Amino acid sequence: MNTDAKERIKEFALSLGVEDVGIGSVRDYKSPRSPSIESIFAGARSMVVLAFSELSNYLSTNKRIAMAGRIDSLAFARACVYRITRFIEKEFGALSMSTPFSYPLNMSPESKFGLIADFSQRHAAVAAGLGTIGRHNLVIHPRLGTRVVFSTVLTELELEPDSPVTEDLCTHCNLCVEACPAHALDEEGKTHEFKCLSCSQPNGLASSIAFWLRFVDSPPEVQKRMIASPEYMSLYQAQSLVLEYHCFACYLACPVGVKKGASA
Ligand code: B12
Repeated sequence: MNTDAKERIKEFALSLGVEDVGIGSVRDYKSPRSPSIESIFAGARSMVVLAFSELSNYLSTNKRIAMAGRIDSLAFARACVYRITRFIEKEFGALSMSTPFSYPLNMSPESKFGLIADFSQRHAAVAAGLGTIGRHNLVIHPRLGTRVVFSTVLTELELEPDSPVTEDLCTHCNLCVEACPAHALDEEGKTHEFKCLSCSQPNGLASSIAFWLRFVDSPPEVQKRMIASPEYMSLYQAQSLVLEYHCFACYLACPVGVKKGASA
């Protein structure tokens, strides 16, 4: 086990502004519905899982401002993942790979048309001792709470794993279930994806397909109006942004890790 490498990787990641870093063994990654890590990176031994606190934008009632915060978190997470992947390769000569924060996704029916990622960041975070899963099916971090996102670097370097969190961090208050406008969390242990998507990504793939199906069945003069409508413009914007979220209700409702002030 390379304890010096583990400390240096963590120190480097924290110096970039990553909020927390957990090390997991690939052997402890247990995501039954996802492809095996072997199938994406055969030599991988360890997972360096990075936790990023969300910007407070999700508190804004202006949906675009809330969404912009997520886009900024994503950009920062991707930049950090790149730098840490290169750091491990250069400093320790160990082959390493980044994993997608969200996109690209496998759009085949076997992956439920993009609902099962090639690598599950939540399962990695749990294996790397960064939290436990709550009633909202999100990972709750011991210090940062619910409003945290994850990204992982896979490496062939053998690193000592961090201990898993054993305490249940969910208060089981059910506020997330009650707050969900789509009733996507009614069944315990499962997020009803399509219900969630109807509120969280109203301009997503399903709406785009519905729009184009209506378009092909419409006469030319209606098609002209459709293509110049706010509906199409919203679909166009969503497509160019790729990651568009209109709903943060389960995030907002969770009392764990609520920021108390600027120092939080
Ligand atoms: C596809 C996807 C979605 C889909 C489907 C969600 C789903 N059922 O997995 C939709 C669009 C609905 C969605 C919604 C949201 N998502 Co999303 N999503 C993803 C993505 C890209 C892939 C997830 C995946 O592969 N799921 C399929 C398999 C692996 O999951 P599963 O085995 O079925 O696990 C489920 C259950 O088993 C249950 N569960 C029961 N017991 C246990 C035990 C353990 C240990 C675990 C981990 C899970 C678990 O939890 C899961 C939820 O259904 C990940 C990024 C990534 N690459 O991981 C982000 C990700 C999961 N999403 C995230 C977020 C933040 C959201 C939203 C809050 C959106 C928003 N506004 O920002 C909502 C929350 C909805 C909710 N409360 O569940 C974060 C979660 C961070 C965290 N703190 O946990 C992730 C990890 C992105 C990231 N890089 O940080 N998402």
